[in-house]
Amino acid sequence: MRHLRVHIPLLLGLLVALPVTGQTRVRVTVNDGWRFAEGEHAGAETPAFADSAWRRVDLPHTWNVEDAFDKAPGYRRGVGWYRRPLVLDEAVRGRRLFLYFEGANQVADVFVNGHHLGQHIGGYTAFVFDVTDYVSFDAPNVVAVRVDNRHDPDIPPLDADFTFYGGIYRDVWLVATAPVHADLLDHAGPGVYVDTPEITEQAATVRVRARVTNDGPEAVDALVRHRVIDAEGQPVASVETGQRVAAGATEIVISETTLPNPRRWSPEAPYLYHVLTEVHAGGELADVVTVPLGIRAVAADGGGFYLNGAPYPLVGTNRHQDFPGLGSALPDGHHRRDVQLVKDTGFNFLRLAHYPQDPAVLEATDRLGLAVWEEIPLVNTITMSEAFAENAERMLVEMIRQHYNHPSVVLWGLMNEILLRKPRPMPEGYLEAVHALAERLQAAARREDPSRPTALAVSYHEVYDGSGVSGVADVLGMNLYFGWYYERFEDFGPFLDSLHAAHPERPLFVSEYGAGSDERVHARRPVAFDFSSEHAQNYHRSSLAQIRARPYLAGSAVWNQFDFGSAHRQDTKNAINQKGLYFFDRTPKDIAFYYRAVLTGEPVLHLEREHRHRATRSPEDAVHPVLVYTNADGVALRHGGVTSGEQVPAGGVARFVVPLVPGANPIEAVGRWGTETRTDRVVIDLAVQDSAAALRAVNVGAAYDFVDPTGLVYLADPRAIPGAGGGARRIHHRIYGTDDDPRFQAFREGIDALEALPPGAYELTFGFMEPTHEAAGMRVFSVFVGDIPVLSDLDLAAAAGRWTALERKVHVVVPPSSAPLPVTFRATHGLPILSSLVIRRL
Ligand code: GCB
Ligand code: CA
Repeated sequence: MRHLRVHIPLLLGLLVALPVTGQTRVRVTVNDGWRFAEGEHAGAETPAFADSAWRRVDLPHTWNVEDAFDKAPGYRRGVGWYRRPLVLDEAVRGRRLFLYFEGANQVADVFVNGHHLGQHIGGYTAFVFDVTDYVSFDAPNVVAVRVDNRHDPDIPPLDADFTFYGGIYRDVWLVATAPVHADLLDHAGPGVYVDTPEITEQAATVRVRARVTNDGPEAVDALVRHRVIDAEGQPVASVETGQRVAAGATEIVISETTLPNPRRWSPEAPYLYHVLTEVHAGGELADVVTVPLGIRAVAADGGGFYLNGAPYPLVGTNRHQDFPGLGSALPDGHHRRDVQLVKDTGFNFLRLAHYPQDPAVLEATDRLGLAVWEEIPLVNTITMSEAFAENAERMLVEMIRQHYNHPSVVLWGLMNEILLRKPRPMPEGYLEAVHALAERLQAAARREDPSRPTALAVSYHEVYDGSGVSGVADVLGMNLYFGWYYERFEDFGPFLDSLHAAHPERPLFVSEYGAGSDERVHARRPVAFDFSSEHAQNYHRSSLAQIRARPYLAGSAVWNQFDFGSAHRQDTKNAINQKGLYFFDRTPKDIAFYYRAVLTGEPVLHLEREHRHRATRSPEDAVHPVLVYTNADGVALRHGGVTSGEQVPAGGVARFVVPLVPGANPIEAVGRWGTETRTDRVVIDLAVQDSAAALRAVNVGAAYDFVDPTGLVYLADPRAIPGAGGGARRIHHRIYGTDDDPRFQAFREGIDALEALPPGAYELTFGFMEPTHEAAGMRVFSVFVGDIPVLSDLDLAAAAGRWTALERKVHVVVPPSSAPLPVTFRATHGLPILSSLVIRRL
């Protein structure tokens, strides 16, 4: 048998440095030095198992970093094993030792030295095991964890628009405590829970429930002392309570004290106290725990949301927890940065959709000041089983206990669009079962935390679906996509008004609204689902203005702050939901600056940049709109030595019309706040693609321009304008063999001729994609220049396959004496088809 001796210097250092008596709790990560293997491995839990061939990984880790984004359908949902030696120092002998997992998706079985400590179900909440009785101090211990992210009909989420990355994707900790300690095994909650049942100007009642566990062999007289510590580190209130705790028992010790002149917590002034809890046993300090405390009161009714007794409309956004190259396995710094970016956008609210998130997120929302709606991952559909309902309820209890003390949390979310995907055929009693589950979760949330309202989110079609679900939680969240999935964005506000009029007592919350965009896609006439950045910008400007005009709304939240991974998505970027105000890599989209301009008090001046590469078919048609997102008192634009008149921006935006010149157009915006000015600069490149141009590109069949990675603009096809006919079509499917999906997704089917080519030498690049046929022989066509067949008997299904990009370059010469030669398409089977064309003069 081969022992791998890997020490944990940090842990040893910490423990050795502490005196053996009076030692309090120590927590140290065990993220480094794991071995990992995919799939089942018989005996992998036993210490003797040989894992040296396994890959070495550090946590946080997921095995779906790559396959959740490639174009092969699906991603690996299966088993992964993690193993790690754990060498314990003499200094921790006699102490209680725990392994604390912040999260593993989605079922984790934890073993120490071959002993099965237990199983945790659910991918988004923390769990902990007491390992004391299974570890050795004389030899290295072996921790083994089997993680499984397979679909399980009894575990939410069953189906959702995000990727269920597998793995131990959050921190793992080793915790060492004295035998008498605050309970760690209370659904992985902190064991100390603080309430403020009464708050006045003069005083706040601070009530603390501490769970004290005695893991020692004899009963002890425990003393629990709580101190309220202010933000400056000064104790401002304290209380002590004695309690006898029998051996092996856990007692709940309730203490109450008064905090004089409490300072309130709010997003604007997130004043944070802490409660420092000491547990003494037999006169000695045994354990110390610290939890956050914010003094604030929250409520919601038909008039909206209230913070500390005053109306307080929540204006915010949603967040998913993944990042390019990391999947869900984000180090804490990424979580903190995301929260900072939400705060910087000007929001006061964040919905953690669709699951409980990392402790680093909640710490940051407390500290930076964001009100939070946190929810369990109960999305789209349910299984009518008791196990499913139990798992959902346990997730809710875990979330509430684990995050109970965070003042930033103001709403507990029960479910999201739970009737979006009804099973077909719908089993008898399905709607009743969903309703009963909602009621069961509502009751559990009430029982666990009567101080916070609950919420649930429904889709547009669920608002009035008669199931009763939308009436269960205290706050009705609605995910509304007027001007994206349905209706027009102008109909958004009137819909809310009619709902409010019909239910004036209901707290209403727009829990999602959003539109997808792609910085490579631009439209002069933007429409829903073209993914142009112009449509998304129009959508957001209209939607936010309508929300802000309706103070009866308890709140609103953009879907989403960041583009995020959703493996099944086939928009214009594979496996990405593109509705972020920021791109997946956290680069802000232009529209993020609209929010900043409108919501922050900071001076904001931002020239739009996503549309830097533009083109025109005729130099006469070079007058282009250029937007500036700003909250300046006035803004002017400089271009080509000319300064425009000053505009007063309306609602965060100023729109200039600029006569661009061919080539580079340096543009400068000058914003003025009183007498102070700021500038922003951008260079817009204008390519003229008239018939004499050396390079022209057409996004055949598309109503939008596409900019490729080299900056070449494939101009929209004039014949793709709705109503123009000519077989222009667009599919919403991923395109294999390219990243330029929007260039291939649109096409003209039944194309017969392109414009004629005057004398000259050309390189023509044809971009093709077969949208329909799997089988060869269904669509066969040739391309001619004049009489010359340049591409013969092209069969896209045979040459490339369905939904696959195929490009062919051809060189042709039209002789000097010749009349212009037409480019024609002739089919022997089916209809000729074309997605894009580049004409380069040689
Ligand atoms: C929703 C869902 C969310 C989706 C979003 C979308 O209503 O709640 O999970 O990602 O719509 O983009 O379709
Ligand atoms: Ca973490």
